[in-house]
Amino acid sequence: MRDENIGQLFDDVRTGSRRALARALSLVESTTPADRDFAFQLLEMCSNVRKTSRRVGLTGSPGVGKSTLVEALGLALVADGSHVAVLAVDPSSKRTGGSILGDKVRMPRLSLHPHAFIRPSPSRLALGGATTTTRDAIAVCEAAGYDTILVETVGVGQSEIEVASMVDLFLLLVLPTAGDDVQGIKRGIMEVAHAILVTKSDIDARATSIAVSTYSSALRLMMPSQEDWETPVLRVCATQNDGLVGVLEIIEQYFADRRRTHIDEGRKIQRTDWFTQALQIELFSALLHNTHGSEFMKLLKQQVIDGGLPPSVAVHQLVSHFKISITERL
Ligand SMILES: Nc1nc2c(ncn2[C@@H]2O[C@H](COP(=O)(O)OP(=O)(O)OP(=O)(O)O)[C@@H](O)[C@H]2O)c(=O)[nH]1
Ligand SMILES: [Mg+2]
Repeated sequence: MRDENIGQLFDDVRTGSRRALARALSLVESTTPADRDFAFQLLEMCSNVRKTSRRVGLTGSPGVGKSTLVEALGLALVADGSHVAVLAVDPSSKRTGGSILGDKVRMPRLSLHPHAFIRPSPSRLALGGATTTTRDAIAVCEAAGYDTILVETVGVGQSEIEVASMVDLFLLLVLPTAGDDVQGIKRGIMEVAHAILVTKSDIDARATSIAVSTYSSALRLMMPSQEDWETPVLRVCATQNDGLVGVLEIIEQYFADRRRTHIDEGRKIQRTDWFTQALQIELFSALLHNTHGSEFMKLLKQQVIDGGLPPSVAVHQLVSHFKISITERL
């Protein structure tokens, strides 16, 4: 991508070329330093595009029914005139270097729709991982004219909270069987969710009802995710489109015009966090770049491994050294 004409690529993205959008997303997902420079140019252009969008995150344990619901929702939304982009976040790819989710996000019917775009999880991730890449990918999709962005993520550990920090509306999907054991679902995730959806309600109606009331009671004891928002608990069966209307209503209500300032305020907070996170990543990367392979770094590392130097002291020495080298260059 060395000779990429970013102005042209941006224009093609704006005029709706799916090929250009796919290329733009590959660029923002790339870890190559040369691509990063192009990606930054592109992201700057994208940030100047004024648009009103809806960012919706869906999370839940593996197999809970996220993709099935995303496809059903996506189809309903495009039928209603929306342009829908689906992004998948696979936090495990940090470890495996590949995407386990990628293959599964097929959504055969939605992917055929001209107003839908589906992007599986990137197989390689920029430094900073899934969240940095996804935030940039959201911006590119919005510049491409997609007004509704659905982000699917497998709920593992911290990652779901991270995803909550990059969307406006955050939906937590749970299985009816988990109803007996609300403790099993981390409290933190329930507190940030704007709605809890009990999936696969066709399998066991009784278990579903119990789950709905158990989650509802648990929520009453918690802080609401937002002052003016009461977190509903709904049953859905995405394979039969049952309960879908309720989810669409939640989306409508959440993004109602009167709530727009609330959403904009939320995004300001998110951008502040994003800035801090990006700063940490960039500094860390610069430090590694400048010290990697240096004799001083090797020496410190060896001393840490041998137990001769506490890691915190070694890091302090390394950063002090780095600060001096920056000051000399300025
Ligand atoms: N009976 C029933 N099965 C469902 C429903 N929704 C999804 N499934 C099935 O559950 C399985 C997993 O569904 P997915 O939508 O792929 O679940 P997921 O949460 O996206 O899974 P991962 O991406 O692997 O974490 C599939 O075989 C679906 O057909 C439902 O409402 N009822
Ligand atoms: Mg899935």
